Amino acid sequence: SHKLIEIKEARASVPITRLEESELFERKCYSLREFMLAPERTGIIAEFKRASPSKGIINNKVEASMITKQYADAGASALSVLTDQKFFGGSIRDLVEARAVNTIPILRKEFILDEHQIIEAKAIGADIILLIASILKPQTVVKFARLAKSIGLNVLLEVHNLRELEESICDDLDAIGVNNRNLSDFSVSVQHSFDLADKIPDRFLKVSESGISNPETIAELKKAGFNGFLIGENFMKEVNPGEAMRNFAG
Ligand code: IGP
Repeated sequence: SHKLIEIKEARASVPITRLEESELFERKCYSLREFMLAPERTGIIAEFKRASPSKGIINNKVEASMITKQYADAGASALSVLTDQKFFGGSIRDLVEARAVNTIPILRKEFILDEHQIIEAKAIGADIILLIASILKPQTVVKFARLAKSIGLNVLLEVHNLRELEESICDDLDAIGVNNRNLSDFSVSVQHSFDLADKIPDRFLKVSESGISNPETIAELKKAGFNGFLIGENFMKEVNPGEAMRNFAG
């Protein structure tokens, strides 16, 4: 079984019919493709991450609304907000706050294990969901991606190696992310992205995730064909993450 995941019980606390009646559920999602390929933006998916299993508390003195707004102003193509409480200290409230002040796509960063979480993602104002190949059966990825697309969400599939990519790739995806961090031992190497760059079909946006800490790496990843760069810790470890992103993006 997986180190990070204890199977979360399907949360029936808020019935799906109620979620679908929420105001945010009705809104049209921002297109990840449009924002990621916009020439005036950076391709960076800037993450609001208070803590992590490998680092413990990274930054608990900041507000989601303020930081994510600064990320957007500094040219982020999209925002990522952790809603997992147990491992990352995040919350649905953080995402709702980010939604209230931003007009760019927001990724609900969560271990999605059931359909309720997908409906909920839309209802709390997310535009993108993450499906992690290492914790889902390939047929579950297909099923969840189809559900997400049917309610207008963008789908980012996360893989760590060629086997996961080949097993879980399917039609209803917008982007494929290569997680440079191994989720079972937390080792990080951007080489994973370079190795998989050409294996990802060009019809998908290509995203490199985790462990990116300098602009030169982004330049190399762009040459290798990547459109998106998911960065959390490098910004969040600073007292002022928004300013860190501004300096990074130049
Ligand atoms: C960001 P980093 O090293 O820049 O903080 O990484 C992001 O890629 C990472 O938080 C992440 C993640 C995940 C977290 C990637 N995939 C899945 C939780 C679950």
